[in-house]
Amino acid sequence: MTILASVLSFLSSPRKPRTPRDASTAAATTAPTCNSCPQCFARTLSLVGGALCSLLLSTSALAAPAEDQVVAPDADKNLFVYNWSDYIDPQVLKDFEKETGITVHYDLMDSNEVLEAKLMVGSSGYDIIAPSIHVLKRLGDAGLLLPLDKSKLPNLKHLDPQKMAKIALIDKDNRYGIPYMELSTGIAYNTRKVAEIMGPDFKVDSWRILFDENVLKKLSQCGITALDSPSDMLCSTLIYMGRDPESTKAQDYEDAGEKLKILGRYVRYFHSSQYANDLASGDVCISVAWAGDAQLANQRSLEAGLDPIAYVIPQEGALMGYDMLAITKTSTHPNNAHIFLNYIMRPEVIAKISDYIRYANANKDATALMNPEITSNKGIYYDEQTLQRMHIVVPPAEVERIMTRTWNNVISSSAQ
Ligand code: SPD
Repeated sequence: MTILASVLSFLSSPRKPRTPRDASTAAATTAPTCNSCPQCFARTLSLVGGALCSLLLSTSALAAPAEDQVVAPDADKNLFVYNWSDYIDPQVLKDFEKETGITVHYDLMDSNEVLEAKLMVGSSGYDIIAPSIHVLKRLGDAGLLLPLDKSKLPNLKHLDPQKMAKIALIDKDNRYGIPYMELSTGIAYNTRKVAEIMGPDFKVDSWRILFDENVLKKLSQCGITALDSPSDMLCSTLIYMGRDPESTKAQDYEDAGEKLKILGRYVRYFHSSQYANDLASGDVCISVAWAGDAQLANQRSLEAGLDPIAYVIPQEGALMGYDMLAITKTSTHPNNAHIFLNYIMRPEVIAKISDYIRYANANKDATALMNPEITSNKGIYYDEQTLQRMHIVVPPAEVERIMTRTWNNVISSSAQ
């Protein structure tokens, strides 16, 4: 389903009830039960035993908070989180629940546009969301986010001050969000299949190959995919065309849209999460991809004894950005949300997540704790030379509207 279809289906569906939990995606609840409590077992046959059992359980739930937890949880110990797919180590959620007694209800997203539509409509039911930095800015400006209470976030001290300063140029004073992951938008491809079809000397090092019909015709035999994300696709195309990826001219987006219609004739689909599995299984061979998803596809492909998946930042340059974590203005569990954000900023926690999902984080104290295979991977942590070619774009609302319109044209004219 394209983002346009997702947004329309969301807007036309009946308002969600307060609880956004989807049975398919929610994390398992780890609240202890009497049957799992050995001290309780012998006593469960008597009322007195039952009372003791409850006492023991509530005592364990009231275990002393971790040293970095400076706020008491809300009376209702639930937390509703909406995050990108393939973007957390599930063990981290279980550990958080066990330590805090807060139950996490975890839903998956794969589009900033759908997230924005959900928030614009009114109470989304989510406490924590994961907008990309440019979307965080718009949501903050629209009054849809809760300013962070930094006194409840002592682990902010672990974040990289240089990256925080860069982010503060967009999210002023780092008011609404903490950086979750850092990412780029490049090209992922199956090295064996592409060499087989295009010849051993063929280089995947330029966006050009995605707009050259001779190349596309051949590559479409093994499967091309691209992201269903207007800003990623249009701004990357502007970079290829040598135009300003932050252009405010409608004509630039129209021109980029025309180029993307060429790609649209050959793609198997535009989708923002499906491609990682399809690259890994060999069902497609080349994708416009987000960095960590490409690395994940490579890991899964190699584990299955299949081909290496390479990831490149094209020579013309590429987009980079941050996905942020923020608290919604309508959050009904603001303390639980702060406890969660603070937990995520623990160096050992974010290190574990980054190692698992293969994305870079912005936590300076986490790097030493991470798998060196990840921190030394130039497709995850960029060297200075590559950084020179990277652009963080923050399209203003009117440009965003132009992009959405142009993108809808591309999608409707594509051969999907
Ligand atoms: N599997 C996680 C994907 C995260 C993508 N974030 C969106 C970035 C948009 N520029």
